Amino acid sequence: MRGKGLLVAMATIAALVGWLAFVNPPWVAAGSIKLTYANFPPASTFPCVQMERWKAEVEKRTNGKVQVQTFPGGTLLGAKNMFDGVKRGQADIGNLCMSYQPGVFPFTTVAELPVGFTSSTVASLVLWDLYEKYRPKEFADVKVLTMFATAPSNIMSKVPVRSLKDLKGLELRASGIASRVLDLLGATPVSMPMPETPEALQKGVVKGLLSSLEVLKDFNFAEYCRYETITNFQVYPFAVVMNKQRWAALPDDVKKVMEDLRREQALWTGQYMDQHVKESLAWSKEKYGIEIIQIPEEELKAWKQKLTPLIDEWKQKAAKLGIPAQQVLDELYALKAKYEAQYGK
Ligand code: 3IO
Repeated sequence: MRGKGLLVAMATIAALVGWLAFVNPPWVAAGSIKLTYANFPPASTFPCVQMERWKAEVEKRTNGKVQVQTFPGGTLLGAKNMFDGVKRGQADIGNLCMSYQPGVFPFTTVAELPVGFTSSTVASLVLWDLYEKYRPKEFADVKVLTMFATAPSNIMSKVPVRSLKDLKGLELRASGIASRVLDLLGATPVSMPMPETPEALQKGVVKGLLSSLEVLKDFNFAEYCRYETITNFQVYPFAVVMNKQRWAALPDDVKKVMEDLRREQALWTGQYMDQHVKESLAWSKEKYGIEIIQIPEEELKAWKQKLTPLIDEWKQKAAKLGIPAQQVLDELYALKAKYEAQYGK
């Protein structure tokens, strides 16, 4: 009798455990999947703000089954070894900026060209749609969880830049196509990832930088760079990538949550960035009395004319790699027009 009772009890427990595992209620499965997410800049900056938002959404939408441990500030992987590190599995997920490894991302470089994006929202959605449509080889070894781009780049400098003469030989920090932009305008680009910029500015190695304006606040660059010349040049493209084996091992319901978040996260990040640029400018005016320099429209047009060779250069390089370059560019302009109509310029 006692033996049978034990058997029934054990069978009941086994059935209960099996049922709980099957219905997957939050209290059973909490934290059963742990993922690491590496990021290269400090926690207060936009790439990390979007990382924390993604983490919160994934944890919420999987009822806590997935737990994401974030590593801002290059504590797990840095700006230049992010892609390789994720591929090797040193982190499960990583956020990278394509501009830091010229030549490694020949397709998505298209988003960096001087095509006249005026917002991060539009640039991010265009970049995402192009990635989805063409599935470029450069990301074949990873699972792409989202992409986004910064707001357009402007010159932030210790000395006023009101003309091309002021720009001549001026050492400015940039990366990727942004460095080529500076080159073509007669400045002296100094290429380095964003996290190295504070020290370069402090030591005077550079006199300013070409990037999106939210960094005035987030890195306190407004303290050094009291002059901001509005140029609305290129944007910097980013990708959040996941180790392919780790992705393959995820259960379907978790995969679905992450797939549903890909475009949504691009849009969220774009809108956060555009809003934050405004806050950063207001803050910088209030705290440091920065000067905003507007270049007369005709003159700025002439500056931008000098940048068109970058587009032809990309077309040639891309075509050699089998990328339908003209088609991709046409698609980019069409998507840009569509999203500008939807979200504003
Ligand atoms: C960027 C990179 C890290 C943190 C904040 C940032 N804002 C704009 C960028 C773009 C970029 O990578 C760069 O190098 O200008």
